[in-house]
Amino acid sequence: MTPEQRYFFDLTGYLHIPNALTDDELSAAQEAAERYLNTSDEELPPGFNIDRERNHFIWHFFGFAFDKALERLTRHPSFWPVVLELMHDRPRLTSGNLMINNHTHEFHPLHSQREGTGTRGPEAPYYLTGKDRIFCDHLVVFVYLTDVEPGDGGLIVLPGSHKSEFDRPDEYFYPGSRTPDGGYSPDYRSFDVPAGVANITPKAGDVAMISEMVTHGALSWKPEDRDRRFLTLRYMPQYTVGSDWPPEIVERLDPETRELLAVQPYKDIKTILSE
Ligand SMILES: O=C(O)CCC(=O)C(=O)O
Ligand SMILES: [Fe+2]
Repeated sequence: MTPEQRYFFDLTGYLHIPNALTDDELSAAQEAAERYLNTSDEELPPGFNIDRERNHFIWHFFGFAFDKALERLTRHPSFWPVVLELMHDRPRLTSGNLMINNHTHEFHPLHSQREGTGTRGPEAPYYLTGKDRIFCDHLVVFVYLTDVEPGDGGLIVLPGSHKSEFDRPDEYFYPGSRTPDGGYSPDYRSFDVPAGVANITPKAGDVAMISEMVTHGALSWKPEDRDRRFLTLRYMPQYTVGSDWPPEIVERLDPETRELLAVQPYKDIKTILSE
């Protein structure tokens, strides 16, 4: 992680790395994603499934494992040093889904792991700094496979909110985007970027990253002739409790990726760190 990246991430809670992938890496990843999208449910390899009914995306579960061109991205050199720094050299991949967002989907209201009840006690997620580095127990990496142009919609963040000390007044941004009981308002649409909000507009081959503690969401997607495609990779420390991966998914993976998925004690340093 460069001093510039560390400064920006600490200040804002997010990072945008332009041109993270080479042209070859990008076209191989795009082609693999396209293949997953075009595979019918009956033809999907065991362990994979697609949820087309969700409010905000078409979810292609375990997309990272669908093809080696996507699996390779889990330790991509453009952002791997950031993963290692934030995970205190004890990384674990906890999910890796391929997401498609199109104009039929809902606005994705602002949320974060820091917001809501019960997330500021000892069970809270953490964002800490010390020893000239950042420690954060939940990093979300978005590898973009399609272009987002300013005005299209897509990822929004409240820069700095990973460290905010006050609760966000409910209707401060995007009033009406949630129902009174905190649910999502199904007919709400917005392309607005009010003061205090940043709309991240990566190009295909860029990487964006957020701490799950930074308040974020997604604007409605405007273009009807293009969608927004990205691989979402979530990293947590290897010593936190993990959920089980389906064996059919794990057995497809390279040994190095299996190690990345593994829950291990704090004292262990994974061999993938010495490559
Ligand atoms: O649509 C987006 O870019 C945001 C997705 C999101 O909130 C998440 O993956 O946690
Ligand atoms: Fe989120």
